[in-house]
Amino acid sequence: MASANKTQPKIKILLLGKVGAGKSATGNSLSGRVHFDSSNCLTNETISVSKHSEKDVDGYTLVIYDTQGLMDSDLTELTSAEEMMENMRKLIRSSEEISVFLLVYNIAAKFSQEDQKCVSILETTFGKEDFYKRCIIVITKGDHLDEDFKKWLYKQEKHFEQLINKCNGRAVLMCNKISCKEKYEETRQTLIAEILKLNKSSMASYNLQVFMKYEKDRLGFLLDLEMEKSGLKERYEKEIKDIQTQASCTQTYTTREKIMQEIAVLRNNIKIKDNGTGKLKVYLDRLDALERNLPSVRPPDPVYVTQNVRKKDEESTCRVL
Ligand SMILES: Nc1nc2c(ncn2[C@@H]2O[C@H](COP(=O)(O)OP(=O)(O)OP(=O)(O)O)[C@@H](O)[C@H]2O)c(=O)[nH]1
Ligand SMILES: [Mg+2]
Repeated sequence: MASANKTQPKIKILLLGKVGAGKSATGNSLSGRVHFDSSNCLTNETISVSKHSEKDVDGYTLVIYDTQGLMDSDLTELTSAEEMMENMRKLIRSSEEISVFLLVYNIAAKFSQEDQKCVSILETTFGKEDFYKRCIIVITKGDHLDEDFKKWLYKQEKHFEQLINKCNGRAVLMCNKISCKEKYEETRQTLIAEILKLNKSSMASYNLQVFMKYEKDRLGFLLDLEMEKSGLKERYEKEIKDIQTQASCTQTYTTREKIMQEIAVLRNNIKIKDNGTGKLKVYLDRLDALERNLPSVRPPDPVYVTQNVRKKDEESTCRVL
């Protein structure tokens, strides 16, 4: 790791984006040396966020964190989001704060639906407002662009334009190809200037306290993805329906007790899954209603319990609840 002046203020920069977007290459350009693995293949080369590089610039120490690319083709959206959220939790816990987010795209790739999914993962991970006000869009492979960057931006599809607008127009072209010396140096300086400018806008860093504000949103987002994939909703529907069917036939004390127990178990499972997000409230409400509407049945009096009474107690007549 490069030696950095310990007394200087730090600007902590987090590189984010899809697999192969050019995060590591941008991190290397910022630090002015090859520190992160940047490769040609479309597999996820950056395994964790633990690696960082430091660079002294303009009286500041830039601390650059590279991250694992989002939407690795081997991972589902749920796993990608889960890993992202967990890695960010670890990073923010250990490094305490992030000053600037760099959201990296590559100029050759069209802004796709998958990109939009990545954006929603990032928005949910960090919280829209707190993310965008510290975010700069970085567009790599600037050496491939042979027209004016503003003209290129103007031609992009509306979701990408909206994304840049959310970042208050902060979009920077980046050429990480060292052999394109002039463009490499020019774009590198522009990005550093943009980072310093954003950092100077007297905004507090993104710290653990800010991150924790969005815990419920993160859990809810993951639960939505899980429900989409796992058929969880259908399972709860079926389990509630089964209890409802039993309840409609219930007349005895014993079966009523059994149903009450089933409701309690299911309610507990749903509460654990819901994890305070409120996403499964509808099922909890239905169980409450089911429980409320169970007819009250007197427990058999132990003194008078005879074979005949017990038999009577166990007879049931179906009725619709
Ligand atoms: N020509 C050119 N190639 C670039 C530029 N930026 C990145 N690349 C190349 O694009 C490929 C992917 O870049 P990486 O930096 O590894 O991308 P990444 O986002 O870190 O990828 P993962 O860590 O796998 O998620 C590498 O072959 C880079 O050399 C650039 O500005 N110009
Ligand atoms: Mg990388």
